[in-house]
Amino acid sequence: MRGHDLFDELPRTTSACQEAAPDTPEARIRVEYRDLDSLPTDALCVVRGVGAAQQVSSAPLTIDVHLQRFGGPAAEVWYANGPVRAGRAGFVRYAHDDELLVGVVEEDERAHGSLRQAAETLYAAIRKFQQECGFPHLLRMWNYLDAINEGRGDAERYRQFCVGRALGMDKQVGRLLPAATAIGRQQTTHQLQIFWVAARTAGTAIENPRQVSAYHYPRAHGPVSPTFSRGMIAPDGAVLVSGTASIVGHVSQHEGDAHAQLEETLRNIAALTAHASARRGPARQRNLLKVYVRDPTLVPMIAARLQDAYPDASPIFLAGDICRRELLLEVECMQI
Ligand code: 3EB
Repeated sequence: MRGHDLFDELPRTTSACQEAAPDTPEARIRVEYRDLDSLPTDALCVVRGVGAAQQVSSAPLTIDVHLQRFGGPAAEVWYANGPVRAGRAGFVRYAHDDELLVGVVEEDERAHGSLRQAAETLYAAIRKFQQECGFPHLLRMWNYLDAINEGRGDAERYRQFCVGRALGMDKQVGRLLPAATAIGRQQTTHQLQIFWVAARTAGTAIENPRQVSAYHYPRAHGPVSPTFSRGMIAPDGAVLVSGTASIVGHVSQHEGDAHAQLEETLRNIAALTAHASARRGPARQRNLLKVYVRDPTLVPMIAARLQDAYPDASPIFLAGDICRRELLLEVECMQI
């Protein structure tokens, strides 16, 4: 079974859905990377890394990410536009206003028999929730799991995760794959944590002209292609860039050379965002960057280069393992 058997209607380098109308008032994305010394009163959701979790959060939804932070702001705050409702439905904790929904599932994978089964079960639960919640359009997803590179060949945990994810997603959400990140933790939690942002209206999925679409990766990278888009133009025109690494075509570049991997990653982000601007109008005002690195001693080098390339971005640096063992770093980006 291949990703493109499951999602064979997906066009290669284009949107799978109708064109988003830029700057419509729906689904306004207001998000900041910031410290939590004074907690904002209009938060929809706070996402925070290891170390910040001791503080009490009064946000309607708080997501504690078990990745060590090595620099940058302590949290990612998604702001509400108007009244918020929060609750729980089965595995899903969520909060939404009238425009956006943030949801999260966090399960001990051992309770589901295997990582693959946990991914399938949780993605099926997310699909069902999304069909019923009034915010059917997935824009962006994050997946965090333990020991992502453990296991050989197709038994590698990342590949097993991809199989379960594709089975659980099914074709119904495959017509418009969200932008995504999938990262491995460097400590054991046994938790499969998935969170996402969804809207009432569809965004526009975009692909990177320098890269083979992940959902068309060849067999060499696993039994089922990863089911995500390279980026999503949200209904309000914000560009949500998936985790981006040193891959050209479908091949990892610059093995063992963090410096060159960073440059290749920045070229990929630039290509994707240029492609997005061509579709949607000029670049947005603000960039937000989140960096995942295997080895935290690389942070000063990466920080210096990002300061140069994106002076406004206040990057968050997190320790994490990338889903291919030869990749040393990955960068995700939001242009809002
Ligand atoms: C890549 O481009 C690097 O499986 O959800 C980046 C972003 C990567 C998301 C995912 C994987 C995912 O293939 C890995």
